[in-house]
Amino acid sequence: MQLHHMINGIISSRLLYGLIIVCLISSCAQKEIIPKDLLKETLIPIPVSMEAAGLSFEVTDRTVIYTSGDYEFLDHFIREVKLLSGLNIDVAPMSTSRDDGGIYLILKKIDNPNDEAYELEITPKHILIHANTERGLFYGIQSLRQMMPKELESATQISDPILIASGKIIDYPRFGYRGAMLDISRHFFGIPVIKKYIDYLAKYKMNTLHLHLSDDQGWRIEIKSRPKLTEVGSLTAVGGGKGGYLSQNDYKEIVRYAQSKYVTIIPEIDMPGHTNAALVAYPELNCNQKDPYPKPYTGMKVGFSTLCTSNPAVYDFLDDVIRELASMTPGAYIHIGGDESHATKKNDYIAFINKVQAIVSKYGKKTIGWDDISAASLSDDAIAQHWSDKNKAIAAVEQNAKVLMSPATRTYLDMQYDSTTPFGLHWAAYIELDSAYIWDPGKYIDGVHEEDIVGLESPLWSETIDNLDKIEYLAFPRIIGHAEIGWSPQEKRNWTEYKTRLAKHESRLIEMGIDFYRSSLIARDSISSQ
Ligand code: TNX
Repeated sequence: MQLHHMINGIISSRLLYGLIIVCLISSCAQKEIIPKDLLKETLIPIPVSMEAAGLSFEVTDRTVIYTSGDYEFLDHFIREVKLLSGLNIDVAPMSTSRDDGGIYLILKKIDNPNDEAYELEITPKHILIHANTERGLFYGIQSLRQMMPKELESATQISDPILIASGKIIDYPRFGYRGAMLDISRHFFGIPVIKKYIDYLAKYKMNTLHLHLSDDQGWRIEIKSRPKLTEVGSLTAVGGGKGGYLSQNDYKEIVRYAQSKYVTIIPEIDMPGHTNAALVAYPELNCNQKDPYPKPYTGMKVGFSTLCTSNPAVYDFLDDVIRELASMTPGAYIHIGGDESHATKKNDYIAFINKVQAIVSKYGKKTIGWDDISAASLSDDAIAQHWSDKNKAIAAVEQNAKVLMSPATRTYLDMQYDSTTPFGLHWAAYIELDSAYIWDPGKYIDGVHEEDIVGLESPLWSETIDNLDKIEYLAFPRIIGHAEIGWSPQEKRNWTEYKTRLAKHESRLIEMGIDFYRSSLIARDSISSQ
């Protein structure tokens, strides 16, 4: 009996040692690889190409991100994943052998030379993100982020392993300008809201935020040489709201934050119309005999105010404003508005825009204006933002300027979805999700071709909205459809496919805490929660 036990003991401990050795060699501590289908991911914008390999990479406590750069966005990403998942992933300097499994961020020349392009290759052992630039790596990370469990968006503890489907993504944008506009004049929104909006834009690979900084109802940016603009001009908002403004430090903080997410800020000072708030602050810029001292305006009418285009003091004023604005704006463009100047005579308007364009270029910047500015002599590097009249966009192209597409009937986020939407306007259209999505910027206007177009922008005017929830409700999900129009190839976009993808992606918006519009066009019932 005892001998029998001894032999049994020897055999079992040998077996144990043997097993340990085999484990060390074959690293059997690793769990089996779980299959996952990359093509089931609901990425928005949809990538140029995706090839599934059927397996998966598991992100664990031991996952290391290898990088040769010190990227702010990476710190942010890691902090977020750590915080949200509780996993202790770490960063290490690039390991050249790549024997170690992990996530690699690699700057190198990839097939597509575009500086926003990236490639994402996922195997059970590696996630390789390749890009020509840091910006491309950033977009690779955004795609990876959308392939992680949606629960990570809300820090909900998940017990399932974090699996990334294996395969290869090749991706690059259709247009270089993929933007949004936020009107902080009709109602004021400060740093926290603007930063949140920037976060959202960056997640969907949008790269420009146009801030509408002045209008009849309020002036929202500190100009040190013209202090009354904010002391007086910032106090009002639509409907008697409380007003407010960005100090220069606030603005610089926003610019810097945006840069960390590869978003360029384009500041707009609307002129010569939409200037009542400036005229209240500096009545001498007005030459309306009937109303020499304009009163603060909190209504919603447009087209009644104008700077006095024949008064040289107006150009000194604009020189001050544009100089200060340009000096805190690293982006190439200053937006000069130029829309709906119904109180300005046509010839005065043309001379005015020509002069202001010269001031913008004097301070090293290029001009963007609403497409009304195509009545003036546009320089080749100017951009006309198309919003209403197709002929104005055509007139810009005929002058060799470029066009930014923001047709009000498709991209205006302040338009109601339908007649029951609790806020928003409908002068241009009701814009349901299909109408916002099903159009091709390159074919929208006869005579304005793909190569004439810098991209598209979704403006959100704020006459009827005064908080982040309302911003989110009007912007989402239309804005992510626009993000896809700007990024993805036209032939990849298909409404029927998009609306199923969006139905699944909605659960991610919920986790992100976005108060989006639940369109009846989206069939949610068929979606098993994934
Ligand atoms: C037109 S679009 C405007 C804005 C209003 C908007 C409301 C454009 C260039 N001007 O002043 O806020 O409609 O939808």
